[in-house]
Amino acid sequence: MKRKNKIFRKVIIVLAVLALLTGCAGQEPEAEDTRTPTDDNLIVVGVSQEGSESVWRTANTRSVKETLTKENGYFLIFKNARQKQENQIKAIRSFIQQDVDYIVLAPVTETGWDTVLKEAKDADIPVIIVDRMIDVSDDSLYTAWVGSNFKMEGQKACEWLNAYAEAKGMKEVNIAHIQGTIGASAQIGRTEGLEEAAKEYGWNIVAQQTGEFTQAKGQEVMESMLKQHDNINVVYCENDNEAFGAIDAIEAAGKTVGPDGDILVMSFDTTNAGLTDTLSGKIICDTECNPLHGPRVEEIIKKLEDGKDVDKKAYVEEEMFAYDDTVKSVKVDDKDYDVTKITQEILDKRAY
Ligand code: GYE
Repeated sequence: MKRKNKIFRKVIIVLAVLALLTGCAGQEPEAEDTRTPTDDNLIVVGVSQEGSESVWRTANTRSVKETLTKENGYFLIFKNARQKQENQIKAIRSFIQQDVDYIVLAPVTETGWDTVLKEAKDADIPVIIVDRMIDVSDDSLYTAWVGSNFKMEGQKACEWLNAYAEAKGMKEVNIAHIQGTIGASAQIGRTEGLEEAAKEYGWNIVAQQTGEFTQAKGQEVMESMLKQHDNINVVYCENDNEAFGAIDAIEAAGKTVGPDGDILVMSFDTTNAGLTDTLSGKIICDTECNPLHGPRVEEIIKKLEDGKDVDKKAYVEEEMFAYDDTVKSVKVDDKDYDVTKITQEILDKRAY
């Protein structure tokens, strides 16, 4: 694809300088202002990241920033939307105005993208969606998506719980369900997985509320759930940060977590911090969600640059980790998935 090296490059510099002058209080550094004439060969990529709410998200941002570097041939314009769709829409519009070569969108929720993506399409800018999915009436509004199978993650986690509960002879499974950001694919899929399993296995979901994928909200929600229900013996958190908050709330309420404790805490993401808690049993089972999308995005861009076809949708392979080996594998849709007992050695080698 031919580089678009016209007036907009000056616009980028002006915007970057303006951003610096206005301070951007508390924000991550965005576009750099150090372009030189040799930069004209760089591929300009506008990335709209939905937020910075979790350890997973930080790893995801790092992966994108470490991949789309000048050394690798990219000029990255990175915008953090602080979990607000309106900020993402603004960012996309500014990318269109700057006539970037590619737009990468990590969307906060699935719906609400039709209008702005139509604008990108009309401007002939390919849009690559990462992580969460979008729900648009016309699939040609994006070029490719890469991310996780969130429903499958939920199903794997629930199959683990079912096998574990049976092995331990748990008479009742009373679940506090702390959901992710409502309307995000990661929430929708993980929630569906749990709700279907609860029906099938006769579990009680005693409380269900969003923790917005953050530690603070996870803690707050868990505190109130503990006040209202004294029979909770499982907490299904839709990410590691919520699990950290839930664990704090449980311990502050004088209860214990872990294999021999009052409550089993389940989680998703398998960040280093999450797996550290899995090693101690505070998180009993952590289902992987891989955030390292930078190289995946680059592969898509390279193919497009070479005029090659790209997969419309690509799912990432993911693992599962548990405190012990009570459950060695789980089956979903007739396929077996290994459950790995976490060790310090595994933890030391983790990239995120
Ligand atoms: O699980 C959570 C993050 O969309 C998969 O978003 C992502 C989720 C991830 O905030 O930690």
